[in-house]
Amino acid sequence: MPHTDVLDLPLVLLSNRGPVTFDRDANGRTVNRGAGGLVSALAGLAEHLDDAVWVCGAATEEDAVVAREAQGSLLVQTHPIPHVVEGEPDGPSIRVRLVVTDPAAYADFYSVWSNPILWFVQHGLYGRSLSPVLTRAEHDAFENGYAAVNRVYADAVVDEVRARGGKALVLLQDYHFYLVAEHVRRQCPDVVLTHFVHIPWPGPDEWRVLPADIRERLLFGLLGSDVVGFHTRRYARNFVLCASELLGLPTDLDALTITVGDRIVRARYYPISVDPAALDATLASEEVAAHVAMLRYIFLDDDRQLILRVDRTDPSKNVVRGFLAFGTLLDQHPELVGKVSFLALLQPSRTDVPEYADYIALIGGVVAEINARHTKEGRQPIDLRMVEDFPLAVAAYSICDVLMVNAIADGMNLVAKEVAVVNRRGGVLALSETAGAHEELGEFAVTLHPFDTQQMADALYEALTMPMEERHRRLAAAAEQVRTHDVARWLNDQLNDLRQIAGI
Ligand code: GDG
Repeated sequence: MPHTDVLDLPLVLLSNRGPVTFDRDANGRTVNRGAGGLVSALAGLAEHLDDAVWVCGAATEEDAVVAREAQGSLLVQTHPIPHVVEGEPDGPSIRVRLVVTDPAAYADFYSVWSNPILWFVQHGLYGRSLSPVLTRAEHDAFENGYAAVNRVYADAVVDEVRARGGKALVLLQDYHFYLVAEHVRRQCPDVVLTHFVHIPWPGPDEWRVLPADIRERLLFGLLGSDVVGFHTRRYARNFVLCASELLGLPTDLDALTITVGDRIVRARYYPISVDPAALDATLASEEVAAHVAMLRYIFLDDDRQLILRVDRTDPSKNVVRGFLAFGTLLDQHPELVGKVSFLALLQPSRTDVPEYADYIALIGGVVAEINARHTKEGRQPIDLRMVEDFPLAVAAYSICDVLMVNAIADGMNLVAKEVAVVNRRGGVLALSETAGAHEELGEFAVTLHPFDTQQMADALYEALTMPMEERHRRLAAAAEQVRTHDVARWLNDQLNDLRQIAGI
């Protein structure tokens, strides 16, 4: 848990998805706690502060109803049973402000600009010869969607800061809100503000894909922060280079600082991580044990081996080339056919975005082709499951021989860190050199080049044939790295920097 004594100021958090969502079932309103390490870490912090509020989007219809009823923020108790608190809470609680936006504006904000445009630019996914094509529609969607929605969220943050006397620590999350910091700073000059970017930050030339006025607004928006946080030093340097080359601002590339008028903005890197205790608890659950038994039976009898991947169906995750590499491995090492399986647990993602829907179809095609080519004695080499099932993922993490992460670009990649903590079989991390996690875990991993299917096939072979002693040595070292650099540390490092800046 973070040391909250670093915070003598009220805290205002902003993210697109919040710590709770409301729904309705036969018995009335239900409250669900958000999943994932980021939500747990930030919720853990907010729960331990006297004065904190989490501003987030109303994600469900019932969220919007709750937001209208509350007319501001509401207090939600998170444990043991999540519920809205009317009087005094008798357990950990978080103040939540759900922001409702116009659906058409939100669609332009989310499904045109955040995903795909910003996501594609920052992960280098545009082919450029034919995409993107930016038309009047995209310009309008920026103005009436991305900028308009950012303004609504910024106003909500300003409201909450003003309700706290105009002085607060403000933590903004991710690529949805690049225009918020500047607006908040203008309205509330006494805030101390960090914007953490969870995805890669490419260099200036990648950003030239966007029109000058738009990329400048995005950059100046972020520069309203005191600190712009990234997962790695490479992304932080790229950000400073962008400020220098695209905005012409004075910068110091060694100190990672940018001068904006009379202010110094710091680019910093804080590698995000996982909550090892929570993962250990999940691994110890009966549900995971049942999955482990089933997976062992299906994939690991007769000295067989298992390659695993767990990803959203996002083009940045490079699932198609991953399977092509596996097909090459089986072509070139026929002795492995029938001896090695590839389990892919994929969570359908952003299916309303055409590029994502197309990508799912491509994945299905390549799997069918490789399975047709290499089925032996009724056993298909690839088991593709489109599922949302975290306990199943943890069970698979614990028993895989190789985890494949071959992303084209990935801010960090938490799956790799989760496997390092949970695996009990000397699992080898096969890790893309362009995933943020490679900076910390690359020396214990087999490195993948995400565009080179031959190299990836060779690397998979190396991982599958690595002596067991070496596999266990590397896994233990990776686990130690993650356990000593957990998500609490990620948050603490940011808070400590903010405390220095605020002089508290
Ligand atoms: C973005 C950045 C960055 C797995 N199966 C299920 C499930 N999971 C969990 C994993 C992991 C998370 O989802 C995925 O996190 P990643 O980091 O791998 O990837 P992104 O979703 O792309 O996350 C990334 C991250 O933000 C944090 O800054 O590391 O680079 O792209 O924790 O265990 N979750 C659920 N059901 C499943 O079946 N709910």
